[in-house]
Amino acid sequence: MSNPVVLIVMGSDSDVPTMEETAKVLTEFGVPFEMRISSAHRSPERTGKLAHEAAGRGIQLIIAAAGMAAHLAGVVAAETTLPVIGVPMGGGPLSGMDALYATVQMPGGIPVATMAIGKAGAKNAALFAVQILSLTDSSLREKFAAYRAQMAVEVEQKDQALQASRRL
Ligand code: RP5
Repeated sequence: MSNPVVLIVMGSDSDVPTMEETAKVLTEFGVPFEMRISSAHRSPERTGKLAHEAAGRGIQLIIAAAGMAAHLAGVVAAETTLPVIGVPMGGGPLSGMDALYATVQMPGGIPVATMAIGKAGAKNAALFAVQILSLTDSSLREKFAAYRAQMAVEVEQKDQALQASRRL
């Protein structure tokens, strides 16, 4: 695989199953990425270093996923000037609402582009990353347009299948 341009960082290995959605979409689009586990709370120095050194290794944007008191995306954003996309993890006693608020409610000055809670957010993080990278990559832009067109076709096919089943 060529050098990663997207860094996916997660607070725990318990986030990996959800973030496989991100990996799946980036793979589909041929975007090289790496997945790392590093916690804002349990390994703060390592997390800071990972974020701080990312741009120097050719990373163009960072996707940060964490649950509960989810400081990871904000901490990562504070340590880099790269765009940071945050994915709040579901689960826990508050079903991801804690992570959503912690990720989205960044004070003015350090933005985190926050996606939906859980798998939908993980998928959209990859698509949003593709959209950002498409600004300077026309072949990726064409793939993204084809992806959107295919989605529309699938909706129509599902509707046709529904209509056919209701005529039986
Ligand atoms: C966060 O705490 C992680 O991102 C994870 O979503 C959550 C729970 O972590 P584990 O206790 O499963 O390691 O830091």
